[in-house]
Amino acid sequence: MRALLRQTVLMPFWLAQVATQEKFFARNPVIGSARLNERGLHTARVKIAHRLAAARRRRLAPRLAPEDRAALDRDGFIVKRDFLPPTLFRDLIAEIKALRAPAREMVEGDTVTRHIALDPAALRRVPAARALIGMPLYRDLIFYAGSAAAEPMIYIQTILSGARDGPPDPQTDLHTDTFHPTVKAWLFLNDVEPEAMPFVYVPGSHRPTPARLDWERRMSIAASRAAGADYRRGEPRLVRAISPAEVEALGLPAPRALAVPANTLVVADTYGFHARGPSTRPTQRVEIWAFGRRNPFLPWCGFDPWSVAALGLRKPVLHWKSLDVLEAMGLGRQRWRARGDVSAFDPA
Ligand SMILES: O=C(O)CCC(=O)C(=O)O
Ligand SMILES: [Fe+2]
Repeated sequence: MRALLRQTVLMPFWLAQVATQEKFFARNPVIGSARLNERGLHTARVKIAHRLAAARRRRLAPRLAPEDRAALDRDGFIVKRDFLPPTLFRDLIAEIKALRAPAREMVEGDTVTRHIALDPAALRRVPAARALIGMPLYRDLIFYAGSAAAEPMIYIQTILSGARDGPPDPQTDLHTDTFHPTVKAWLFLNDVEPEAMPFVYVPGSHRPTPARLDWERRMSIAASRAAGADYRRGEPRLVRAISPAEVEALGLPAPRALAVPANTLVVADTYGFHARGPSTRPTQRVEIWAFGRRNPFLPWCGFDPWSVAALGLRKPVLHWKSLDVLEAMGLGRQRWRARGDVSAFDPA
C-alpha cells in the first residue's frame, strides 16, 4: 500500500526526469524499466540527445579553428601540448604549490580523488588559473566538446592511485560516463608517464553508430529492473563499462593511452569509451579539471543560468553543500568528505 502511494506521488517526477540528464537506471522506475528499454526508451533518449547536440555543435563550430573541430569530430577528444605560455604555466604551478585550501576527497577502490574548488577565494590566490579559465580557446574547446556554451565546474584535481588498501580503481575499466555528449578537460600539472594513470580513450567511440546503439540497448536492458523492484537501492558501479573485446566487436579501434608532458590540455567527450590507465606503482596526478554537463535535451546552446557573474565559480562548493544537506536529511549519500586545508600536491 505504502509502495503504491509512493509510486503514485513520485511518478510525475520520474516521468519528467526522462527529459533531463538523469542517467541512473537503478533509481528511476521509468528510465530503468526493463519493459520500456526493451521497447527502445533508452536508445530513443540517446538518439534524440545526440541529434540535438549535433545541432548545438554546428552553432558553436565557428568559434573553433577548423583543425581543432576536425580532431574533436573525428576522435571525440583533442590533445593540446604546451597549452599555456611557459611563464603562465610556471606561475600556475608556483601558485598552486603555495595554496592550501579546503579540499574534499572521495575514495574509489584503492584510489583517492581530491578536489579543491577554484572558487573566487581560491582564484584570488591562483591568478594564473583565472587567466586559464578565461582563455577563449580553453572555454570554446570545452563548450564544443560538451555541445553547450555552459559554465563547467572547475577544480584542482589530485588523483592518488594505490593510496589505500582496496580493490582496483573502478575508473580503470573502459566505460562511457552517460548517454549523451558531455565534457571533461584535464590540464596536466605534472608529466603523465605511460604506466602511471594516463587518460585512455577509444578514438571515434563518441558516435552513436548502429553498432553502438545496439550496445546501448543491451546495456540498458541489463541495467534495468523488473517491474515492482526496489528503486531505492543504489546502482552497481559502472553499469556503463565495456570490455576491450566488446569494443573491438563494435568495430572500434584499440584504446589510445595519452602519456603527455605537463602543460598538456586534453578535452574529451566522455560519451566516448575511456578509462584511467592503470598505474604500476602509487602515483600522484595533479591537474586543472573541468567538468561540464547539463540537460542534453535543451535545443539552445547558451542561456546558462550559471554564467551570471561569479555564480558559476561557486557551483562546485554549492554542489558539495547541497549533497551535505541531502545526506543530513537522510536523502542521499555524500561521497565527498571534507579534508580541511591541504595542498593539491600533498600525499594521501
Ligand atoms: O582520470 C581519468 O584519467 C579518467 C577518469 C574518468 O573516467 C572520468 O573522469 O570520467
Ligand atoms: Fe569516466
